[in-house]
Amino acid sequence: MKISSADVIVTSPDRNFVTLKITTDEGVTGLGDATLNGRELAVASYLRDHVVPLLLGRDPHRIEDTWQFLYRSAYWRRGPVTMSAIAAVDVALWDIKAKLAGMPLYQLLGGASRHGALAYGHASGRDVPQLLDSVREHLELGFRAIRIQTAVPGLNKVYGVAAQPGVDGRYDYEPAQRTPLPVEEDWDTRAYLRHLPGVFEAVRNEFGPALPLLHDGHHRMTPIQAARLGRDLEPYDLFWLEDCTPAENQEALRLVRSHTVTPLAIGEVFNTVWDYQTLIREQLIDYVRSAVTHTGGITALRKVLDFAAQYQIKSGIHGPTDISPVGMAAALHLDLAIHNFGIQEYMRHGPRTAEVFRQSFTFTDGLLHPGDQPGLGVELDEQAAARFPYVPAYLPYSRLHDGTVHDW
Ligand code: GCO
Ligand code: MG
Repeated sequence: MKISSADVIVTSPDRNFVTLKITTDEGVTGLGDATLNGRELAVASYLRDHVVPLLLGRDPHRIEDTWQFLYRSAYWRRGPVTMSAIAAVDVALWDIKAKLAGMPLYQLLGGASRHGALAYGHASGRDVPQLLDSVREHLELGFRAIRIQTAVPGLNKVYGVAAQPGVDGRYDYEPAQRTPLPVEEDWDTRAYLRHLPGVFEAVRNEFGPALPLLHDGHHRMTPIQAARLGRDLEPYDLFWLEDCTPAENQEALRLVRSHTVTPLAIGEVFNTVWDYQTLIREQLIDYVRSAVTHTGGITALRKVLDFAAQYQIKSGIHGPTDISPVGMAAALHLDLAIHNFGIQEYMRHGPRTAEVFRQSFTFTDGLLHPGDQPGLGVELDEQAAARFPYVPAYLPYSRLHDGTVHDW
């Protein structure tokens, strides 16, 4: 069997997505997600101009060999563009292999280790009463674990806080704006550090001690600030504190870790196992946050998670709206199969996305399941996709009060 064509489909139903569709000479197709938020067309070009010509005529069964060939033959290694492109090929080939086997992909990965993947949703509010309403709404939707993000007094707009509560029953937050230039947000770490513990106190007082609560620091703190926040949040027993520092400096986590027992999650901007070497070997984190889509696909992320498993570090696969339904499905098959599963992020897509991507996952009693269709369980409606052409969009960025650019 040979790969006879590979097409890159860029579509923007509720937001931009880049999808690779691989077709074999026997007519079997596989899908892979290559969406890199705010830099979508770079990956589309990397695939179209440099990777697709290498795929034609190859044996679609040789997943590991294709992965190694794409990684090593480029000479230029790593980076989000390269690794998202490789991920799309990898996931599309797994989709094909599982369709040929007549099995849902998780069966090829070793079969189910659990009934479903515990998912967390995103609650947020501009003030505490609105946040508590948002948590209630998520509980009613069936979520059994909830991320808490809040506005900070004195700041106009803060990462993770929904612009409008409860639009169409969704209370999510789409940070990428369809604007020709990135939107500027303001930031003040001291104000944030003062405000956040009181917010968690209010949430615990309202919902009790059992509900798993998460928080995303979105790379904004120095190591010593992160250490202080971790310590201040200990009474509220977080499931995790995410991205407390910009973690390309892996050694910074030694300092954070030595001061707090709040569990730490890191890695949504990482793209290879090398980004995790110190963090995993020295047990400086508790959860691996990488997306299948940005980390070289199932083949590569599984190796990271197997490495993590030796240290009792668990998965917390990235699942914001900028991961397409194809990338989410890949994550769910992996979640179901691996032993060291922790939690799965689940940020619901808008309604038009479901017109383009026909999905077969379910969400029951707080657990996601990828369904039992052969392959990933996602089909792309290319006619629907064509109705929603690419729209330029950027993630925001932050400045401090004195105008200094800060991590967003
Ligand atoms: C998360 C993330 C996202 C990112 C987004 C950037 O934890 O879900 O932080 O919300 O900001 O994926 O593209
Ligand atoms: Mg995050």
